[in-house]
Amino acid sequence: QQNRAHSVAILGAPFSKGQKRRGVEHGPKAIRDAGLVERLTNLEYPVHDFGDLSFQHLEKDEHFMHVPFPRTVGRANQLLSGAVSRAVGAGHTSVMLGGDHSLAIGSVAGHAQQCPDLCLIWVDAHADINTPLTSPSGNLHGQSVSFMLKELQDKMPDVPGFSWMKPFLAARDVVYIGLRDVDPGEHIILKNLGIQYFSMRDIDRMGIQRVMEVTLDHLLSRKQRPIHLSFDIDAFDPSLAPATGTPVNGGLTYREGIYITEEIHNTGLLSAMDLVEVNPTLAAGPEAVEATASLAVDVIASSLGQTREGAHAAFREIPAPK
Ligand code: Z70
Ligand code: MN
Ligand code: MN
Ligand code: MN
Repeated sequence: QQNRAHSVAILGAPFSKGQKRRGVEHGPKAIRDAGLVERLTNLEYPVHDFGDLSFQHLEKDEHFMHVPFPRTVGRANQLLSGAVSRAVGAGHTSVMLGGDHSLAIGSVAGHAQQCPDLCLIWVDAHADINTPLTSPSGNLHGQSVSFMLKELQDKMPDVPGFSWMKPFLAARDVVYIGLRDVDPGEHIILKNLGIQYFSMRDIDRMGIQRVMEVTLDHLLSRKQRPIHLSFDIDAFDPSLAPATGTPVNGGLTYREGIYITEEIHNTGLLSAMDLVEVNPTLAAGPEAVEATASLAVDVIASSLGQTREGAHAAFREIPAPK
């Protein structure tokens, strides 16, 4: 398939209250400074950078159970969902720059408002599918998917700040790629709901080419539908993406990561994406930050059609001297 020549909307989401380490709110600036807009302008469609959303920190926001900042996270996601919904509704491919991964709740929810039949590809070292009752940390960035899934509805308490949303996604419409740090409660959820996932071990066994074949077949064989890609930079090996909150050894190679995004682009169905967990304050030095942010730009550009084999957009034929 070929992509419809779509415009791209960039939405910055400088937000970090889904986990306990500050600094990830500077992710959008780091990714823009690494040349995001310039790189996307080299592709074939108009790019609109809508700047950063401004999130409030609510003064009165006590823990819910052991979950910190529930109302602040809920409100931020409500705001983000409106922005993503408007961007997709206006015909853009939405590119959300995080921020921590709790922001996927609002991003996918907003996308689903426009595209109720969407499917979700979650590329991450972590499954982020804890409920507040299984979460070891309480952090909401490790719980994003549990808020989305219909099958978990009766396992979810009413977390303050989230009454604006209802679960909207079926377990069979999600595929994980890159897992290697899954909590016991998450493992039982994945198994119980029969969620399709490919751990790093699966990638070792099958190869990334087969993993993508099965992923896209699982999601698209019944019908063609919009894809939401939620990409946590910690899916990559920490040698490639050191500037992130929870690096886990044994991650994706550069080529595996880019192959994933190329295959997603080639479906022509990518409708919104997230690039999250770039934390410029958690790196040994400026080179490590630049490497991580520049990798994030590569992931986004490749998702939107940058190819390793070249493209001839600027040329219709080989130029010849007069
Ligand atoms: C753990 C939790 C997580 C990212 C850490 C970790 C979750 N499963 N996600 N870093 N990006 O706290 O629920
Ligand atoms: Mn994550
Ligand atoms: Mn992660
Ligand atoms: Mn294309």
